[in-house]
Amino acid sequence: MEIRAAVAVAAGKPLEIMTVNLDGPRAGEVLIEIKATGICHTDDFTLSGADPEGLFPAILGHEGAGVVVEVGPGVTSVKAGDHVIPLYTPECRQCPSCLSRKTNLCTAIRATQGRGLMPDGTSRFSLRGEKLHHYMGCSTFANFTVLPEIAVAKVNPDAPFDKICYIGCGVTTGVGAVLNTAKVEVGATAIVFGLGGIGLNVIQGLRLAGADMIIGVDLNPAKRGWGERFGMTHFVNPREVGAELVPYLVNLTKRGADTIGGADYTFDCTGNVTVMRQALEASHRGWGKSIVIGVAGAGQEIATRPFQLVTGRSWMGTAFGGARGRTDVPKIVEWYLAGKIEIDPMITHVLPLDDINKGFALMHSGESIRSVVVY
Ligand code: NAD
Ligand code: 022
Ligand code: ZN
Repeated sequence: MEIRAAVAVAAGKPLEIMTVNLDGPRAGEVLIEIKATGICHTDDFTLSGADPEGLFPAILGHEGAGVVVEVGPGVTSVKAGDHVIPLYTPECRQCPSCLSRKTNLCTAIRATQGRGLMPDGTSRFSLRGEKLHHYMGCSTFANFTVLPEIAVAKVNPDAPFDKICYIGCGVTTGVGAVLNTAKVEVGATAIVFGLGGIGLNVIQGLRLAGADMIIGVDLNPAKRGWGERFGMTHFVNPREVGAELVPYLVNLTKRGADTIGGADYTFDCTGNVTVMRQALEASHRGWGKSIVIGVAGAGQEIATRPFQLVTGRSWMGTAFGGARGRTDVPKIVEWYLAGKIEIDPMITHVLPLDDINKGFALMHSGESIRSVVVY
């Protein structure tokens, strides 16, 4: 069938909106009509050419929501008409990783997904006979896409597509990092570095978990208001604190009889390796947990003195907030519908597909928290 897509033709070039061909679903696959998609940093990282694993030409996008149109042979968990969110981290419930109960990083289709292909090693997208690559197993910058059954979460049909698409990456990553990875408890202290589309969701996750002190750290003073909007209790601009940021934060988190200081939990939501070190070292001696969420550029390395770990701090990382997509994403949609988490105010810009490149520009300028394309 003919579909409309924003095609990444080559590294460093704007997306080109065009009509491309999409083949129907094969065994174990589903055809989805995408109704809305967010624009996220990883799409930009790949499009820029900085991602060494980036493949071209490709249909990018990994933060979508839509409706099942048709299912291939053997598909049992969804049917035509179901509302779904695509999952860049699938959940097969059968691979050693899924069965381990220790990780959300399903390995069932990992190799082909990384090569921009469906699990059978082929692509469903083509342009004038030439293959187009899939992207992160999702390719949501198209009004129709084909996904493996294990890479779709069936969600409540009452939820609006133009909001819940954000649950496909940013919301789940931020809220999940707090609940699944850090396992924050009521009364905890926390520091969030970077108050963008991820950090603000960490803040609302901390509010949901009942944290007492939620410190936001950002170079951009305009983020103070944004953080407060979602539950931040203190704001720190590193430019106003200077070289002494870590001691400043450690002092700020001293409570009661504690003379040591440091937060129970810290989160890097910048992707900057210097910030990752600050986050670890601002966590509490003896028990502090620091969670790396930001994705650093290719070849970057993190450093600290081993003493920081020997004295009881833990350095952890998280992908997709540790969420098992088919199990956890429908729950997050319910939390949104019940008013437990907010999404609407974070979606600062809504664009038609023809203007998708404007969404990338808004991300570069720091003007947007999230831009969403509606089809
Ligand atoms: P964003 O650009 O919207 O926000 C980043 C924020 O960090 C900005 O407000 C910026 O002012 C601030 N910042 C930059 N340098 C800083 C510094 N030195 N100190 C303090 N603040 C600083 O980005 P985002 O959409 O929130 O994404 C954040 C990161 O999370 C990205 O690296 C993204 O790739 C990553 N991410 C990871 C996952 C995962 O599963 N691990 C999922 C989604 C996104
Ligand atoms: C999403 N991300 C950043 C912004 N939006 C993001 C990027 C990468 C990962 C998670 C979120 C990630 C962490 C660990 C992995 N990935 C490896 C998972 C594995 O090897 O099992 C990751 C993922 C997908 C892809 C590449 C890397 C891909 O499909 N190309 C989850
Ligand atoms: Zn993303």
